[in-house]
Amino acid sequence: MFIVQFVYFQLALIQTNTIIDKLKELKPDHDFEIITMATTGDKILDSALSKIGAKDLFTRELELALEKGEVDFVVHSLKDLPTRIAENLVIGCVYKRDSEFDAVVMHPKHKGKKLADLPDSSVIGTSSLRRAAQLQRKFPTFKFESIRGNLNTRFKKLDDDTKYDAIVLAEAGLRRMGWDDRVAQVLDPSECMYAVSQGAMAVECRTGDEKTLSLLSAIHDQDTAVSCIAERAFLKQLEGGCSVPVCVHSTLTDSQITLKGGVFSIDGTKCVIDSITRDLPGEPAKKKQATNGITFSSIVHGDIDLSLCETAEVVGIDLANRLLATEAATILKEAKEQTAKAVIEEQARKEREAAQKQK
Ligand code: DPM
Repeated sequence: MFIVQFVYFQLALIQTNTIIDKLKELKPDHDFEIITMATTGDKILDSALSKIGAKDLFTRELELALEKGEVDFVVHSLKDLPTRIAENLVIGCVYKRDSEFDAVVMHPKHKGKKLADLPDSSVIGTSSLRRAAQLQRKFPTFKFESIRGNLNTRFKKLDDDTKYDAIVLAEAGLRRMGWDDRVAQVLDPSECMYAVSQGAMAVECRTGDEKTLSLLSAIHDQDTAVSCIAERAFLKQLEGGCSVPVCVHSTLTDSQITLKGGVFSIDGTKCVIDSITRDLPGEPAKKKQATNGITFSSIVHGDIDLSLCETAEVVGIDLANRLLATEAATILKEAKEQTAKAVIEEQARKEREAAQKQK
């Protein structure tokens, strides 16, 4: 059994080890070998492309290794996996979600403070349009500046420069990296709703690879999968991708699912937020159903009752359709156009710089 992983992105290796440790615990007779590789996404972390095309750039080369049979599965952050993946690949399991919330890391000079304690004109580092848009709305005097690179690089940029007063990252990633002591504040969804599938790890494998799928089903977490199916269906129906400020907040009880979703303009001045609550189908049949190729935004249902997955998916689609019937459709369209324009401009600037250097 082989697994492949980014060599550059330390977080990815930590995540892979978490999954392997759990699988080894449950299936002690299995052997695993981890193969690491740097992807184009890792190599060009500093480019604007990491904003718009990140999802594909980070995952495509790993998927090629899967398709060629060089590895049997790949561990990802589910939020980095596009809502549409190649047909010959599936998300074989979604692992129990860690914190889905965003967290603030302060410059050492602001130790002990929260965002609300920072002075006007404070500079907040984030390359997430979603975080910038929502927080700009809450804190209109702050400036939001992009900060790139992997998590280590961002910490260095925060601590060694005076440019940023704080940065915002996923709490899950921070804690996995062991930076618990730097979490200054965890943002409540009333302040900043999270990204689709944030905090959940997922394992991708080949469609129909029953041996791997059966292994992965042991760590497929029902509540996480159901929430993420609703969230991903929402994003897929919106055709959101990672280039627009789309955010969610989902809650699951024994009998109901609630999905709240929002679409923001890039500058945060416009937003539409709505939510849907639906009853979950009662007393799910525990027996395993035939897989016969059904997936939910590429997530297999595995041992999870099919009707639960279907309900979650419909919630996501219905919420998206409801938003698309409002001003959200225009906000989304404008946000996509603005991001595309920004990427083209940055590429042109880079080309000009490269040409200057050659002279
Ligand atoms: C996606 C976004 C970011 C990552 C966009 C967003 C953050 C980009 C940035 C889709 N993927 O959240 O609005 O700040 O420049 C990423 C992180 C994790 C997975 C790091 C982070 C760790 C948490 C997890 C990058 N992907 O969000 O701080 O496993 O969910």
